[in-house]
Amino acid sequence: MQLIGRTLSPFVRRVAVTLNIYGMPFESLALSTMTDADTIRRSNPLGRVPALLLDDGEALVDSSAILDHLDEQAGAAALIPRHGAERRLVLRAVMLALGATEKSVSAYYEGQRRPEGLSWPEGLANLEAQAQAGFGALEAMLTGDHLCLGRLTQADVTVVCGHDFVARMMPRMLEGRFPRLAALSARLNADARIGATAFQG
Ligand SMILES: N[C@@H](CCC(=O)N[C@@H](CS)C(=O)NCC(=O)O)C(=O)O
Repeated sequence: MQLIGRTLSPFVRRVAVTLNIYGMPFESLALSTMTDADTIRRSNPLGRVPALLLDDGEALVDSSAILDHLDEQAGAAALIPRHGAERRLVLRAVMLALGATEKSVSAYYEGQRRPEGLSWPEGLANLEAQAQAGFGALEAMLTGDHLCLGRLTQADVTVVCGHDFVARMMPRMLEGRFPRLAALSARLNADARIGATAFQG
């Protein structure tokens, strides 16, 4: 398998972490959406990362759809339970983490990538507030070592990937607001399957 995209992207990273946790070997193709868009579009017409190329050449796109496939392969070891109340609980936390991450990425583009003089401060403030509300809800949920079910789930993986992206790119958004999430990040990153996926660049 080949994972397309740099782990600077929290969406790429959650796939890389999950592959590592499931013990599924893969090759990382660290392509950038800024400089390698034509190559990325061969696997994902949207020009987005991540994409996962399976060994038979099939290209999966979007981190959640990729994880859905990996969970199917992982069976009982899947990081999202298959059925019922436990599945709903974990999915709610995953979606809060994913939503907070999406809003953070949008805030990054709004705040740091717009041409000079074309910024929209109210829009940026709204995106940051949405991201912080999502991280805040997860911070409140985190009363033990993990977000859900007393064990590692996709909710922990996704929130740590989102948290670490913000800590690297927009630390002002965190500024000590989410100490439990910061501690969760430190714990998970101490595990080489997770820590080794942190973007080096
Ligand atoms: N919903 C998608 C979001 C992926 C995404 O937004 N990736 C960003 C990198 S962080 C990207 O490819 N941006 C380039 C673009 O959308 O043009 C997923 O979960 O995979």
